[in-house]
Amino acid sequence: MDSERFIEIRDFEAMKVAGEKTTNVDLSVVIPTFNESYGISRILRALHSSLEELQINFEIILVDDDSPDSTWKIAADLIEEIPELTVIRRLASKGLATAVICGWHYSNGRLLGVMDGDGQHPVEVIKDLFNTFSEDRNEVAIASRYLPHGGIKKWSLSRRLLSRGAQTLGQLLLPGAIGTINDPMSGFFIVKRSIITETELDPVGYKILLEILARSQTNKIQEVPYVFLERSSGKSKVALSHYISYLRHLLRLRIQPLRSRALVRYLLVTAGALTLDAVIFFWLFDVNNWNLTRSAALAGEGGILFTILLHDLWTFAGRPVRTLTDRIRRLVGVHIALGALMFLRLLAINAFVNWFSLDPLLAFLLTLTVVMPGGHLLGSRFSWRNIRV
Ligand SMILES: Nc1nc2c(ncn2[C@@H]2O[C@H](COP(=O)(O)OP(=O)(O)OP(=O)(O)O)[C@@H](O)[C@H]2O)c(=O)[nH]1
Ligand SMILES: [Mg+2]
Repeated sequence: MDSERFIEIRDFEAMKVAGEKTTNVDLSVVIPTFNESYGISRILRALHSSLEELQINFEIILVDDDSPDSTWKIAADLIEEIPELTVIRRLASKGLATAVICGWHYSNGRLLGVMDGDGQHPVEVIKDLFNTFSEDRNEVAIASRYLPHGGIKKWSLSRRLLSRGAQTLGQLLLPGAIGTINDPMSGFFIVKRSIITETELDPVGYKILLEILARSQTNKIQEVPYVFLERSSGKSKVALSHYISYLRHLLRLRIQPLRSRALVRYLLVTAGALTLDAVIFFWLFDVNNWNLTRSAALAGEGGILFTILLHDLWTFAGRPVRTLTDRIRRLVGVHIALGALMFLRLLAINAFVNWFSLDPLLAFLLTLTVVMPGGHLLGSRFSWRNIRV
C-alpha cells in the first residue's frame, strides 16, 4: 500500500500529542481497533456520513495494532472511497490508550475525538459532541451513559456492577479531577487539542479520558447522553488485566503531586463543614442546653448546607450550574446521599450515650470524625455532576 494516508509505525514512544498544526482541520476522530474486521467498513462509512452533515473540515484516523484479522487492511482499502480517512498500523505497540494518543499525535485537528470501532458508540452522537464546542468556554465533551436519555443496551449485572464500582472508586480517589463527571470512564469524547499538547500523557491500559481529565485539570466540561449499544460483532477485549491496569492507573494519578486546586478546595470545604458541624453542636447542646438528637441533627444539616454553598461558589465555580432546577437537584441529591448516614449517626450518638454512658460531646466527636468525612465526600460525589447540555 503506497498511499500517504496509510502509515506503518514500528515504535511509538512519544507520549505527547504534537502541537497545533497550521492546517484548517476542525475535528480529527481517532478509532482504535483490534480485531474489528467484521463491522469496521460500515462504521467508517456511517461516521463519515455523520461528520459530513456537520459541514466542517474533518479527518478520521483509524489506529490498528496489527490485528491478526487484518482490520487495518480492510480500513486501508476504504482510503480511496473516504478521502478524509488515514489508517495507522502499529506493528510493535499494543494498548488502547496509547493507540489513541498515537492517532492524535499524527492528526491535524483543532479538536480531537475518539470513538470505538465495534459499533457500540452510536456515530450520530459525534455531532452532539462537536456542537458543544459552539460554546467557546468548552474544552472537553463527553458522551455519557449515565445521564437522563443515556444508558447501556446489554450488559450483565456483574459487568454493570464492576463498571460502577470502578467508577465510584475513581471518583473517591480523584474527586478533584472526575468527582463531578457522570461518566469519566467513557471512551467516546472530544477534547480541545490545546489542553493536551502541554501535558505529558502516560496512561496505563484503557482509560484515556481519565488520564486527560486528571492531568489537564480542566473543568470546562460538557456531557451529552448516549446509549451504549450492543457490540455489532467481534469480541470484547475487556479482561481482568484491564481492571488491574485501571487500579494501577488510578494509583499513579493519585500519588502524583497534589496539583489539583479543585482537590485542595474539596478537602478544605469538607474540613470546614466538619468544623462548622462541631461548632453548631457545641453551641446548641452545651451552651443552649438543647436536646442531644436535635442538636446533632441541626449541626449535621449546617455542615451539609455549608458544603453545598461552598462547592457551588468556590470549589466547582467554573462548572456550568445554570438553573434553579440544577441547584434543587443538587440539594436533594446531597440530602439523599447523606440522609441515611445522618440517621445512623444519630442512632450511634444515642447508643453511645444511653448504653455505654459515653460523654455526649465525646460521642458526637466520635461520629463526626469517623462517619462524616466519608459521608461528605460521598455526598459531594453524587451531587456535583456536570449539567447536561
Ligand atoms: N489499537 C487498539 N485498539 C484496541 C485495543 N484494545 C481494544 N481496542 C479497541 O478499542 C475499542 C474498545 O474496546 P472494547 O474491547 O470494545 O471495550 P469496551 O467497549 O469497553 O467493552 P465491551 O463492551 O466489552 O465491548 C474497540 O474499538 C477495540 O477494538 C488495543 O490494544 N489496541
Ligand atoms: Mg466495545
